[in-house]
Amino acid sequence: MPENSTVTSWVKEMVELCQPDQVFWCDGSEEEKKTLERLAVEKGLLTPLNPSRWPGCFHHRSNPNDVARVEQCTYICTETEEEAGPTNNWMAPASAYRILKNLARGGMKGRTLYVIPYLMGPPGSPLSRVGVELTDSLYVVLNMRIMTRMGAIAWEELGDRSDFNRGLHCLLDVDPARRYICHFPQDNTIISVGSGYGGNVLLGKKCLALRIASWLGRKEGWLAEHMLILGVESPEGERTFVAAAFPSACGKTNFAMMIPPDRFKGWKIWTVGDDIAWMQPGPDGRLYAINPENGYFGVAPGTNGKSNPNAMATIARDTIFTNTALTADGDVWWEGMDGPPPAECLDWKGERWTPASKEKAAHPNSRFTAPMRNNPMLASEVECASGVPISALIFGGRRATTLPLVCEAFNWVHGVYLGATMGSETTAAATGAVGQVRRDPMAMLPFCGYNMGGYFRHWLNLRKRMKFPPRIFQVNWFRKGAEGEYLWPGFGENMRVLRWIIDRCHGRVGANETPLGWSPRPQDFDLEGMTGFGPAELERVQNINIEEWRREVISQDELFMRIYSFLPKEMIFQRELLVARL
Ligand code: GTP
Ligand code: SPV
Ligand code: MN
Repeated sequence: MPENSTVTSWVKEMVELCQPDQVFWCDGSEEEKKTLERLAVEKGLLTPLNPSRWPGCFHHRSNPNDVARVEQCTYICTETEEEAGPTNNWMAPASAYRILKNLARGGMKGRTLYVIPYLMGPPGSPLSRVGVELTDSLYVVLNMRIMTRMGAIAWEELGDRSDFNRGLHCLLDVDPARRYICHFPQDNTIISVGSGYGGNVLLGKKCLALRIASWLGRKEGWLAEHMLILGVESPEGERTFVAAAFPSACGKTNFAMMIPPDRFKGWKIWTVGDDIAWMQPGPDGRLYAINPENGYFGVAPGTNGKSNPNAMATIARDTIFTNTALTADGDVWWEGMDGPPPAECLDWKGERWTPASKEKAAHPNSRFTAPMRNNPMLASEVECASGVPISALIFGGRRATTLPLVCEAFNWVHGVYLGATMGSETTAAATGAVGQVRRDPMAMLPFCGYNMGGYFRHWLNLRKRMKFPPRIFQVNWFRKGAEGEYLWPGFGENMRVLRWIIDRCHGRVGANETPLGWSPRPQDFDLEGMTGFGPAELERVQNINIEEWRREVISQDELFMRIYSFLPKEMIFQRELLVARL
């Protein structure tokens, strides 16, 4: 128990509300981990995997009604609806507290309340933040232990300050009708009830590190973004860092862990983070980023030794698999894993599955929770309190048409416009229809803790505080041809796009001016060693179809109309310039 009286009195208040039988203060130790794992196995929450194939690994099944983030149950509770803005669900704090307290009252009877102290970010960083999550889910405790720096280290960082994030999570009866994920930015508080899954309940992640942090960032002059951070090392040893925002299940983890193809002998990609970046201008006028997390909560399907070998190495031990398939001999499986499917296994719901089954064995949003220290290519800078200097910001979406493979913004304001107008096909990472294009500005639509118009303004304002702002790029790995085939091989081959991007940052390579921005000419882009992909294919994946772009601009307007009264005029001017160029 910490000596911090703000912590102890808040915990006492929450214990009186939830009425658990027991309170357990987590210390984050190895010994505690073992005890809690044993307990979780006894309770049937976790199944140990075969220790020779998967040392220290477990399998978990969530409630089948609870397999992804639920945006319709997610609220920003600010005093006025305007502060939350038209793209967020809003509730007045007083009514939200009333509803939630009624649900939580006595909600932990017969259960244990775990107190999880956690630190987001490297110790000693001015950007790092402390949170305390109270939960009655042992699964949450064991996942938070991987995803954050959990335990005594958080109390040490907090000292006697009171500016920690207060998080309360109650499983209740995991009923979608009583599921709420509510954020109170003014109180630095999160209350989540009725879910046990991922982004809804690992409160350090989307709730604190994005929704609450974006609100704090606006107030204090920094950015909390849904971005991976990676370092590119050239054969000469030059290190260049970039951050990239792609919507959920659109390739951040894969890009952050990419292994360059043979052609790029001597080049290395180092992972700093795979999902979230906290960034602020440094004293030298550059933008610096830290990864607030300590682990990866990654999409399992499609992960294999060819698409993402570093992820396979990372998850080989001390990993929790959620909603994958499970075999009788303690092995896990998912669609797109190496090798043939098992002749027989239990699917994500625990039902018998064979390759003849029509349903998928693993849920499309099945995930692994793995410590970042397992990543063979973890950047040493991940512990650096001042963060890494960012040379390029990249915005990407999942678009079968219209968007080229890569282009570079003309300037900062144009780059903000590219981010603000991003569209992407929806994925299984959130409940609802999959494959529909929606606007997802900066990949932050579900995660921005305040008014989206104010958020664009914050991005524009930040420019004035950077002497050397990162260049801004747009990418799309997912463009398809007439037969539905991907026009770009993706994964490791994305190194070729990254190479052009960093060469642009260092002023080493040319480009062509197009209506959308600067675009690589064939002579600017390394195609060597690619089979079946030459200048003609590059041309195809870079092609700008004016008819498609007229429709695109109209579709972009839908979001702009929704937030019109808050939209910075710079965005309207950029739209006019784009139309004129087209
Ligand atoms: P969240 O954890 O939800 O934020 O997702 P993410 O952005 O980290 O996405 P992730 O890297 O896990 O990839 C999601 C899906 O996209 C996986 O099924 C990948 O196999 C697939 N994917 C990733 N990169 C590429 C690519 O370059 N090309 C293609 N075609 N698919 C990709
Ligand atoms: C995402 O949906 O962007 C994720 C998974 O990274 S979750 O933690 O569930 O939000
Ligand atoms: Mn994510």
